[in-house]
Amino acid sequence: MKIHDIAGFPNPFRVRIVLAEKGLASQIEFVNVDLPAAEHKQSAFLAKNPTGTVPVLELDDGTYISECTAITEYLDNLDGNSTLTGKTPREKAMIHMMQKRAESELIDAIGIYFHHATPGLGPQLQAYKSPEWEGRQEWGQRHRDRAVQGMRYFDEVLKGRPYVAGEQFSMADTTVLGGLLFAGFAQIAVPPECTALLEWKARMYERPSVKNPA
Ligand code: GTS
Repeated sequence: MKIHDIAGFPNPFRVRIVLAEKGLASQIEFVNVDLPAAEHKQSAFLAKNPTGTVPVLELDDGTYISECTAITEYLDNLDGNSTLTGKTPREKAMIHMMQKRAESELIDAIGIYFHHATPGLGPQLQAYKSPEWEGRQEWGQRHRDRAVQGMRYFDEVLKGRPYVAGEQFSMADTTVLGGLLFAGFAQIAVPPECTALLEWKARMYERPSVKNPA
């Protein structure tokens, strides 16, 4: 199997945590995609993932799987022991619900802010981010505010349980972790009063898969 991504970046981080959790790192060949050079917007990469984003998992039979959730589902089910995506219908539903909230209210909102209201990854990629649209700054700032609200939401959630979707570490935690990594890139601070979220983050970084992702 191959993963097309760029090490240390937020969405790739989500999948690299999964690889470490599942003990699969040694079975993966990593192929670097040069995001600042907009390699992911060129036809060779778009043939693998038409949405032009990383990570992408390439199976040995030539199948390409994009979206961290889909990649995580695949990797988590390879050994017949789905520790990250739930076992019971209730667990599966909770994990999906919470991870979707983490995408829309945190990591994706930060991505919109970062790529539209800041210089993002530089001029080569900015050319693909609607540079002529005069409303992009305001649109970006609104998504920054949305992300801060998302942090406040997850702080409330984590006041009541040890992990984002319940009693166990799951895919939902990996999505919030990716979101907070992206927040650091984009210089969006977690409000200091969000102590449950900050304590959860510190606890997560004691976890081997988060401290040393694949
Ligand atoms: N929903 C997608 C997923 O789950 O895989 C999001 C993927 C995504 O946005 N990846 C970013 C990307 O490719 C990488 S990172 O910002 O998280 O590091 N961005 C490129 C771009 O041009 O927006």
